[in-house]
Amino acid sequence: MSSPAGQLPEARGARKAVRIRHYTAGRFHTDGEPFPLVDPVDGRTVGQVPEAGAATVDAAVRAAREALSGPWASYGPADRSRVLHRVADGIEARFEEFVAAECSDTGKPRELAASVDIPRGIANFRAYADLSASRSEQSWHTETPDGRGALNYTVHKPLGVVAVVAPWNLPLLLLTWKVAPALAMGNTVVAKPSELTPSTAELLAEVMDEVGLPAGVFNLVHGHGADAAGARLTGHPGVDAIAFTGESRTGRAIMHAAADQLTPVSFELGGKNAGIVFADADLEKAVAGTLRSSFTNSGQVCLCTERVYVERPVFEEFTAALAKGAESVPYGPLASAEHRDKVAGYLAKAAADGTVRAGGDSPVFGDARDGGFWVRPTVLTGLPEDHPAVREEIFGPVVHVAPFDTEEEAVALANAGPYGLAATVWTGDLSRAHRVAPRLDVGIAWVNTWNLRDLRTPFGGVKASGIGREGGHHSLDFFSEPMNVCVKI
Ligand code: NAD
Ligand code: 6OD
Repeated sequence: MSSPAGQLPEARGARKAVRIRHYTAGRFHTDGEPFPLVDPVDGRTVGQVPEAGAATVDAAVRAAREALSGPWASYGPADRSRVLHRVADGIEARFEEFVAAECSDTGKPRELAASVDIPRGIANFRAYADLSASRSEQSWHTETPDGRGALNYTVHKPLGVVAVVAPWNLPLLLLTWKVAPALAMGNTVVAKPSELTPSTAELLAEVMDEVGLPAGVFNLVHGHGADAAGARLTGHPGVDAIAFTGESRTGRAIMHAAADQLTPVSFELGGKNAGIVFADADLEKAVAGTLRSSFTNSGQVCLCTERVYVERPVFEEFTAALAKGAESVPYGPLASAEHRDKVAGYLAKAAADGTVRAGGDSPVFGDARDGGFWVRPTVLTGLPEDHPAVREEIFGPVVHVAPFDTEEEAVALANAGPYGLAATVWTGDLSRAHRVAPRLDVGIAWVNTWNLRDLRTPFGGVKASGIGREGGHHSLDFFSEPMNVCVKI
């Protein structure tokens, strides 16, 4: 029996009435039509979220524009670094509140929010605080390409008003992953979290307020995406850059809107990530690693493995162990009823056309969780490569396993399809690892591990998985405009 780890709200501690507010020009308010906020563990409404109308989005963008020439303009890199560290301190001081809010919005197990989501929110601020400060010290160097009497130097200017639009799967982690470097480079921000998961963003706005960030530097608006707050924000003429994480389809819509103003975009989009398991791999580690890479956060991580290709001699042994492991892996509910229905649709098609080796349905608890959005960790085999469950992003606890015979075939299978975010390679042969990894059409290839992150490394996808790179200097580059000053001596 698998272990559903999303506890009943009562077991997580008292469920507080959730209060979600916009934060614009340093003021909290709830302008706009409210819509319900639902706990995915049991499907109950726990609060109301105000939908930002055109006037609220406009006020937020105007506040962000005005703040660019306010006190924020006199903050140097070291001042910004100090304030970002204070934001990190502020999250740390309210750690348990952040964990509870993330669990209530997403239904994820407490252990996950407390070990990944919230610590990474803190780490994002600390990493960019340190990196931007050290970069500003290094950038005293000059470039004098002609060597004949001209002094050239580079000034890194903020882009201006940055719109940050984030998804629901890792709400604080992915919002701060963009907000921190944007602020570190001196921009102002209007952030919009997912309509499903606004609570940690609300707490973040409180922290920004508490640490005394000048009014208008960080603004928060809530609401839906298409034809709503998200589209109003990304299509707003006062926005100078858009940093977006979400579905590839949404990225296309945002890019259309951005085209009118030639607004620069940084996109982290969907994935259909492959794992390759060679017969020379440590099979126990490959199974444990794949259980983690396929089922962490109930498969709702853009980096999750949804297709595994296993060298034929160990295919059956690997698949049996994976299916057995899936029966006991801890899991939480999916984000919404709509998402659960989408995943269930793929499972119905897969069950009709292939073999379900584990899971494949929703658990029955006999308690309030039966009102939630649960799907058991699922292992599939026997589907053709062009099957929707093998080709399309499911973004749930579902993995398909298929055999391969040659290294060449494994690379071709992994590279097929429209996405190119991440891949994992499991092998005991170091030469093979170095040979195969660079041939994969992805932004990130992990060898004998998964989701091992150093925040300075380039992060992003190729093909339909994204545009641009985040992480370390890549983010600082996106969120700034390098300007050349040339002085004739
Ligand atoms: P989504 O695209 O539906 O929504 C993401 C955000 O965009 C939300 O805040 C939403 O309100 C907003 N939005 C939706 N339509 C919009 C529009 N037309 N204009 C402006 N804003 C709009 O994505 P989701 O369902 O919240 O998240 C899951 C998806 O995100 C998956 O595809 C997953 O792979 C992807 N994702 C990618 C990464 C990455 O780093 N590559 C990370 C996390 C999630
Ligand atoms: O680890 C990160 O920096 C990152 N951006 C993770 C994204 C996960 C997607 O769901």
